[in-house]
Amino acid sequence: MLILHTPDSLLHDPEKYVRRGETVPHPEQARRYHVLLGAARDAGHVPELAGDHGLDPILAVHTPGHVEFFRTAWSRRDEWPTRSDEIFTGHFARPHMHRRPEGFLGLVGYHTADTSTPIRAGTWQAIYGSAQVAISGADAALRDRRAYALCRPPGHHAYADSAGGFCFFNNAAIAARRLQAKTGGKVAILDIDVHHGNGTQGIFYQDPDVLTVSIHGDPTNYFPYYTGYADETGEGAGAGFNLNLPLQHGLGDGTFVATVKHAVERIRDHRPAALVVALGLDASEHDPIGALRVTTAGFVATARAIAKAGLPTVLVQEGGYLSEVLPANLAGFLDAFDAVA
Ligand code: Q9C
Ligand code: ZN
Repeated sequence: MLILHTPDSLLHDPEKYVRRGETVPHPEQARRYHVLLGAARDAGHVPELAGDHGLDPILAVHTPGHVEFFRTAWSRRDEWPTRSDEIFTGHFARPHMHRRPEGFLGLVGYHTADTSTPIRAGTWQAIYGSAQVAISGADAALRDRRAYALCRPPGHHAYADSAGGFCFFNNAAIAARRLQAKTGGKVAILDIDVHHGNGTQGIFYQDPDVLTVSIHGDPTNYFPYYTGYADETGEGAGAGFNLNLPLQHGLGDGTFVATVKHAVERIRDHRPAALVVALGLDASEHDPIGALRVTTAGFVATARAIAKAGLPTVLVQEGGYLSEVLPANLAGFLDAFDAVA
């Protein structure tokens, strides 16, 4: 299948973030782009540079303020008190004190949810490019039935007006809106990243036309902590159109694949015109920040189960961090997905 990508992904290479009270090297490294692209290409899939579809498809998901903040943030760095390669804050807007401030220091904490989305010189170009990859991937999926969007930075923790969890723009949500606009039909998003797709859930929480399903490690003591529980089912018109399937930490292939099959059944019931898979590979047993024990064979079985839904599908890369098995997990998933129908 086609691999949509952009080397602009390399322009955001974050250095560090605060994880569980400790400053640690950032796992969402630019090198992931080379590793994932190499794995997909070596497996026989065909790289193609993403096109430029402009800001409108991003603005179909994100607030104008969120987009404008990241577009201009690096050029406002003289408003920041110190000089460094990355801007990030420890002050975050809480839901009960929402006012979008004018000052740059306050805006950083208004548009980010944690320390893991630093702003660097190349951040805008990388996140704009990553969104374009998702849009091009959606278009390719409608032409060719399937496509792999090698998005980096990832997207599923980004809300309409907030970055977080290594994510700035919600690439999967942007792809879903694109598919909805082009097909005129309903859409589903299946998120198999080990972390709950909180941003995606938030964006579509009141929307009955975009079914959101997320399979992830139990968030009780795990990122993103405040969402991802089974009782979050959507609200208003969207009631019944969000499904969270949290799994106990340490579970492996058997439960994971059975849960994927259950998710696919719910998606079939929705009768979507197209599917977005938020393809995190961090449920791997070897992932450095994972919580589950999925093997390469488990990702192969997962891909088969999803492909059997028979829907035009864009696979949008989310998490999945450097380990010996990351390339094999991606190649196994893509090959198995391509092999079905
Ligand atoms: N205890 C993705 O996989 N780690 N994002 C927070 C704090 C953030 C992962 C740890 C993990 C975000 C796209
Ligand atoms: Zn993740």
